[in-house]
Amino acid sequence: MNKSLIIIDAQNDFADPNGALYCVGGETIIEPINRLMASGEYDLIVATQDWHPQNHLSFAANHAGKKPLDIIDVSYGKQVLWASHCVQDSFGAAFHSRLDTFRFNFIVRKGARAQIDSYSAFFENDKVTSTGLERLFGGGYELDFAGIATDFCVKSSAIDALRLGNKVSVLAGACVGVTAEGAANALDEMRSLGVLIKP
Ligand code: VGL
Ligand code: ZN
Repeated sequence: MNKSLIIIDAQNDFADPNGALYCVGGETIIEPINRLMASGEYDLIVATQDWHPQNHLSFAANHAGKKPLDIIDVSYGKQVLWASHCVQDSFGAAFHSRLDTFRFNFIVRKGARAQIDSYSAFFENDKVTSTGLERLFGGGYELDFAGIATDFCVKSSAIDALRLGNKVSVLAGACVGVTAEGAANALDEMRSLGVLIKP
């Protein structure tokens, strides 16, 4: 047994119906994730936490005249703008209250630099700044991914994990997307790159 579970952004802003970037069905994946964590299948359980300062460049509110889902040019390419979310130490940034956080071995906080967004658990969106996680899973590990959002942070994390030389699965029944269509496309894209998509 040498398999780890990486839970992406199972936080109130994505998983609670009152969250700032609520992904429909987000609350329904919490119990499946708890069951995975309790299964005894995993050596290590890592959870990521989107963790932005209030002045983060991904927030539409920080760009005059912009609204959520507008796209802007930044130093590392294109950046989608979002409603303000996962502000450090806020309710929205906290893990969902039913998530069995006592099972986590590591928590990786990402997106804490005001000028870089971070979808991936491994590298921020400039694809150079490390979160540190590649030092734990730098290649040859079996990694299962669950969480939110399938079409952004789960996808970006799974692709980086693959690029690092790991064996990567996405547990589709324990993930939700920003949109259902985006999630379906993301699963197809990940599959085409060599990610195993499991129920
Ligand atoms: C995410 C948009 C902005 C995610 C994070 O967790 O997929 N999406 N920040
Ligand atoms: Zn974010």
